[in-house]
Amino acid sequence: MAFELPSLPYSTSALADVGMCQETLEIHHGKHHQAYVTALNGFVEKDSNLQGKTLEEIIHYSYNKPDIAPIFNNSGQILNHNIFWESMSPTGGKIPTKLEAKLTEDFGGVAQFKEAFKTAATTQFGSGWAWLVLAADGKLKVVKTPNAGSPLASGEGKILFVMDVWEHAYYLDFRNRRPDFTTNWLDKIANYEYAEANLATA
Ligand code: MN3
Repeated sequence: MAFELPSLPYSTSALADVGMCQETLEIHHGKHHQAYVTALNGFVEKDSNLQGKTLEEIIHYSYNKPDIAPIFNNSGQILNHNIFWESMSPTGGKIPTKLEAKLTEDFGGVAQFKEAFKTAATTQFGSGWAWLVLAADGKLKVVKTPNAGSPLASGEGKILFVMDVWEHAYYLDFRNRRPDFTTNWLDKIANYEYAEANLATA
């Protein structure tokens, strides 16, 4: 079974009013994400070691193996984008009570959490991702990963949500201003209800 590009959970114009325009979503989902799916399907077709494996199994199988880095990069990017679309909402930015209490407990407050997330996002040199995870010690943690990396691959905790910091995620809307993209994303786009649901099943 070939991997497929999942539909967005909203229309490509749904986030335009909160800082992510239709063209960004059309290119990001329809071109970038689609290209990772097409590339991975090409590898699976030619490699019996990959056939019958789930996306997660392919990520674990190819992680930290330089000779098959393209397989990790494409499978990792598919997973990361699958989570990224769910991590956003046209009515984002509202933090539900249980998650707010946990953020306050583990970071000292919502403002401190946002500051930590912004630091991770802006200090990730080059391309990558900023994540909110539930770490093994039971505490919420902000993690950054380069390129196609993820906490799933590295074992750094259960994923609650993710923000894409590759330039293609923000260049049309914010040009080179990644800090502004991040602030806007946390305040207006981030789907904290999705994060809380993931926390509940952790
Ligand atoms: Mn991307």
